[in-house]
Amino acid sequence: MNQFEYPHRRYNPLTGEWILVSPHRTKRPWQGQVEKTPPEVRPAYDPNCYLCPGNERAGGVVNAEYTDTFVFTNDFQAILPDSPNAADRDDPLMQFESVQGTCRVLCFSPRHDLSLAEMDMAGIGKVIDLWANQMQELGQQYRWVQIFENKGAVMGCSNPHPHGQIWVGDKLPNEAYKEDVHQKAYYETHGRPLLVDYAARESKEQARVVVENEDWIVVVPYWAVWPFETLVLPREHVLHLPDLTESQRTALADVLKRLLVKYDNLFEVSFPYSMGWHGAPLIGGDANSHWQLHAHYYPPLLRSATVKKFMVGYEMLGEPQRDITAEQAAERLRALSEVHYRLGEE
Ligand code: H2U
Ligand code: ZN
Repeated sequence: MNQFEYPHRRYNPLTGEWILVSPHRTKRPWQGQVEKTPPEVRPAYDPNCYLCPGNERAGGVVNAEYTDTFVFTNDFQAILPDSPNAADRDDPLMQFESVQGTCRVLCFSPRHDLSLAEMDMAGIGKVIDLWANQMQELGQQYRWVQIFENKGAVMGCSNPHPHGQIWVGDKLPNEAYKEDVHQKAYYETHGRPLLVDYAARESKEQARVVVENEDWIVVVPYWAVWPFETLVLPREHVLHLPDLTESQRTALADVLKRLLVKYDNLFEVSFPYSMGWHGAPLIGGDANSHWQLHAHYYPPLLRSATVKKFMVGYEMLGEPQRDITAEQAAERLRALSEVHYRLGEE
């Protein structure tokens, strides 16, 4: 008997949450179309784009004539540096605390028509350096630096120009808090960082590996919720992005490029996702050894370029559920070419 062929639950040791896996449901009939979307053609420069070099943004500031990456303070920050420092309120029903921070927008390339999947290794390397430098700068002052990328209209991304964001604050947001608590508990029990042990285990088992090289391993995690969710892990113990060596950065560009090309090739569409980096807060020093740097990729697509997974019903009220197993998803991603599908179209 293969217990993975029947409904079961899997535990996410990073967050302490369970997920429901229903593999038998992949056999149910599917009547939906699996049509290809027409290829999207974008110009290298769009005079109406608020992220292209030299263009004016909302509010009137003009972007630099940048040639690789470009950072600016978000014109509509969700967290402000100068909010009043009001006293915490411990009211058991209506707690309150103030928060201070800042938000930035990161342009990955001056080219309006590219995405990370279609950028070259040097270009991806510049983005990795930018992430690390921003973390280094902002992490001195703020407890949590959330670097992320929201890609594709289905993810609510407002602009196809390749870009990411950073939201920074002096409080740990929920996801960071859960991961902090669970990594700490594992470290106290086992004496090793949870995700260092996990990377070694996945490397040995291979069933959930999508791409890997000497420094990095990318897996569909055992506890994945989103159909093609992945976790990007260093093999060594690394606390935060600025600690990555030159060779670890080059190796990271390699696994990201291969992962993102596979993602685009899956449904032959520029693959939407939300991704982001989690690592130890810079503030706190040795007390953060339980942390391991990692990136999460959360893509919403399920069966085709247009069929997305909805997190509704049981998932909102009970717990998240998936049909195809993490092992099946990894196998599909592994089988895909590492040459971008658009290169064949020209
Ligand atoms: P998305 O990554 O979800 O598309 O969001 C883009 C961000 O860019 C969004 O947070 C900011 C928005 O506030 N923005 C500016 O800072 N200036 C502009 O001129 C438009 C958008
Ligand atoms: Zn643009």
